[in-house]
Amino acid sequence: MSETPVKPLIYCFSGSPFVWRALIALQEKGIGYEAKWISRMSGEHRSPEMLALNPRGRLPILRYGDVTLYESMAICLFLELEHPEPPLIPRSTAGRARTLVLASEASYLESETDDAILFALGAKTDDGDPEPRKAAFRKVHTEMARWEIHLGDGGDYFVGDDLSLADVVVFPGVAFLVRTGLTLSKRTPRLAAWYERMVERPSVRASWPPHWLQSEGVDAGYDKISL
Ligand SMILES: N[C@@H](CCC(=O)N[C@@H](CS)C(=O)NCC(=O)O)C(=O)O
Repeated sequence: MSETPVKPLIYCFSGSPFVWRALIALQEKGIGYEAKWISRMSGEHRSPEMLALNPRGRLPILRYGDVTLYESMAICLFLELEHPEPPLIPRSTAGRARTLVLASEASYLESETDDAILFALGAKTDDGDPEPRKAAFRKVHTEMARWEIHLGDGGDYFVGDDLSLADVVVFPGVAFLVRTGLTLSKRTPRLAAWYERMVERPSVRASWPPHWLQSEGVDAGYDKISL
């Protein structure tokens, strides 16, 4: 572990779940940082300067002293190693095992909801056949049901009563679905209560996507789908 360099710099898109994870981790660790918000439309993230930082042209990118990191999970794990307090990975063997498994499983949350989000944002359309949209929306409900089960009967968070990396990486993806019209309380009450708990955290409030504060989300109609 080294000293925190003068203000790490993080490049962000507003509303990116991957960016948001890293911001929540920075906030939870109490690390002062500077955020550089980039408009996706500007294409700046694909400029030669940015491609030199991340050849895939994706955000987040974190500049931390002499090192540059990309990939949200790598950034979160790096922050945990550099700043172990407060821990986002529990000290107990069982707790850290569960945290790492669930944090990795969050990648399915992305792949299983990708299509639905494209429909929700209008990037995909029905073209006369409603079935692909319905199938995509059903996948959202199936995925949410999995996370409802993961919450189990006890504990405020995915791993007991304390926030962990699992909550940090899962939350932004769920928030994206809520922003596009998913009502968690209809089918997943434990997930709904967890979501409200997360929304109340200062780290989440402080990192809320700036453009979400200024505009309403959409209602894609997830809740109208019969399962
Ligand atoms: N696996 C990467 C994914 C990052 C990613 O896909 N970021 C999106 C924003 S949500 C991006 O930068 N896309 C580039 C683009 O839209 O051109 C991570 O976890 O950081």
